[in-house]
Amino acid sequence: MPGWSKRILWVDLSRGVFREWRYPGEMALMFLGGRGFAAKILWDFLEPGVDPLGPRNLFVAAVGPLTGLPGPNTGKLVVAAKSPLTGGYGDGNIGSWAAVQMRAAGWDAIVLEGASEKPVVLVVEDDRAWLEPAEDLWGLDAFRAYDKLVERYGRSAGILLIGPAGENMVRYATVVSMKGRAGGRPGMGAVLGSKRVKAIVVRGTKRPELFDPEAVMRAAVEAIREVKASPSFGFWMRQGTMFTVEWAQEASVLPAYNFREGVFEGYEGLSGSYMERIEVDLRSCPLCVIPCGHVIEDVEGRRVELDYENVAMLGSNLGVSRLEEAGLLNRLADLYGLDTISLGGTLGYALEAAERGKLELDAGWGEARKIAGLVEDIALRRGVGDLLAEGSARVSRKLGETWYAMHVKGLEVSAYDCHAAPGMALAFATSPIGAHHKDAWMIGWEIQHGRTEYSREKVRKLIWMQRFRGGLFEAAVACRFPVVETGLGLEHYLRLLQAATGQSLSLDDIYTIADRIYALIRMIWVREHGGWSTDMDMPPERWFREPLTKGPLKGARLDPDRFRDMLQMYYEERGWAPNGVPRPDTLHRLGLHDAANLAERHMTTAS
Ligand code: PTT
Repeated sequence: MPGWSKRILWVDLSRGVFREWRYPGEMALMFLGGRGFAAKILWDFLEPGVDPLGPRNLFVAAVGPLTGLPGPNTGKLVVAAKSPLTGGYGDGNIGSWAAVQMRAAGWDAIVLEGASEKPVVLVVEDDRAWLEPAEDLWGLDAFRAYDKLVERYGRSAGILLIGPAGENMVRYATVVSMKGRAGGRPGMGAVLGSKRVKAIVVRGTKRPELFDPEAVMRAAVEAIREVKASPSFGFWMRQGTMFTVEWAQEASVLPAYNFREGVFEGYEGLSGSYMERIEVDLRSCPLCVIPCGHVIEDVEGRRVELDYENVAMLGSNLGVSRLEEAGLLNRLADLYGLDTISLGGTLGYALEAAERGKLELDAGWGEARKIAGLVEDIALRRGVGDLLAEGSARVSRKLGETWYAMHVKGLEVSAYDCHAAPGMALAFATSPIGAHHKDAWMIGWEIQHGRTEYSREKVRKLIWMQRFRGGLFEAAVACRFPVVETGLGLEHYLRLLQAATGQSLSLDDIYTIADRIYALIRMIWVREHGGWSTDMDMPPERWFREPLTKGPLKGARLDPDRFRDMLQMYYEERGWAPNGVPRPDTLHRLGLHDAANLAERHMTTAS
């Protein structure tokens, strides 16, 4: 079956045993790869109820049939595990040469089980894999460790690694790559740290077996040509995701002061227009034709790659109004290997709790230098940092004030205030990993089509986004930016998939695969939690309880009854029961027969 290597490398770190698993072809057709493979592997092989930071958790890195193809933007892979932050399914999508090298080495996924006694690097070279001691790298920040790994294994090596935050099992530590790429928001870096794996290094020399290599090249060239001809290409190249700062301010969705407000008085100093004036470089993931990594020098004169999420969560959300200062916090997050969104969410909660007299903290809103000290304390689990390393949900429970902790299922919300955006709030509430925007950026559509509705039309739009963003791009594994930022047609990806695998998949086929993956991920959550309730799919209480006090939407807040009605519409459209558990008939229709048995036990009509 061309398009897949049909091989998964399985590493038992406790025993130092390596195994090749030739998985059945049916798995490729049902789940494609990436997130699909991760969900299938975790469903089949993860023992329910294990400690996510214990040796029985599984860490998965998976590519898909689009990964590494000539373009556009295919240098990506998915990292996944049971999340130490949420206790449910967690994953992230990271740009890395490791993605390209995994394809060239002939592995569709690498699975780690157990834990090494001492720090190690996992080295994979074509068919061979082994562990090397990494005591000399343990404790190094992600940039210094990356340089040493490049020195040791060469420039062409694909490298995934962790920083000190991963080593110290901060619950929102990410996997890092290429000094400025990070992925696995719900603590995938902490899982690697718990296994004492400092890095995974991959080198391959093979060409992936493709159904029709010439057709792949033709489809890639055509798609790249269309991206570059897009009217939005020029502006995107100038600002990337940073244009969103000004857009969000205008739309009253820019998070300010722990999502109290949707406008920020100092937004101009954080904006894409300002960034353009001080930019010093532009970086990208491998095989990318629309780079998004705009680089500036931070307040200490060091280079840092910016993105809207990072700047909003570590800027306006903390009352910081200078890009160079937000850049400092962003760089520290990259060095230590912390997720910027959860870091900004947890720090925002902490600053507000301190203001309310619930927590002693030597930092206040906008005090970037002092906040930088807290970032270091978190990564090294020093003093109050040890508490904040647990994430906003746990901290808020400990302090007994949960209503302004901005998370869903334990994962902090990305940088879109939802006081006046029920559709985006539903996107956060139903994202398969906790509050993340990656599966459905509803906010843009909602602002254009009406913000006050809690309608079925909105629900259907949301599910459509989850199908192509969370399904196609996370399972076939390529960057979604060519589509969502420059308007590239989805048919290009069907053509690429056909040419690579020989499988003629329609968009409906892809959407069915996406629904299958979504349902299976939901069943992993249900299994871990021993059931489900609609409360697990509710956005943070603040958006219902406390209206905006500033900006053109002053007074806006979400309506809890209408939101719950819309959540029920979401379940209905997905074929899930009123308590949010997929119905057995839905699971059977998707071919998930063993999951249907579990659903029988947890499906109730009451919520
Ligand atoms: C992603 C999340 C995002 S989403 C951002 S900025 W973004 C933050 N970036 C971080 C960072 O940087 N450093 C850090 N220490 N933590 C960070 N946490 C945050 O992580 C990224 C791009 C971006 S930039 C986005 S939207 C798109 N995301 C894609 C996706 O999720 N899937 C997909 N198929 N294609 C995507 N293309 C775009 O890739 P997570 P990256 Mg990231 C420095 O990982 O866990 O998914 O969270 O991956 O390689 O840096 O690429 O405005």
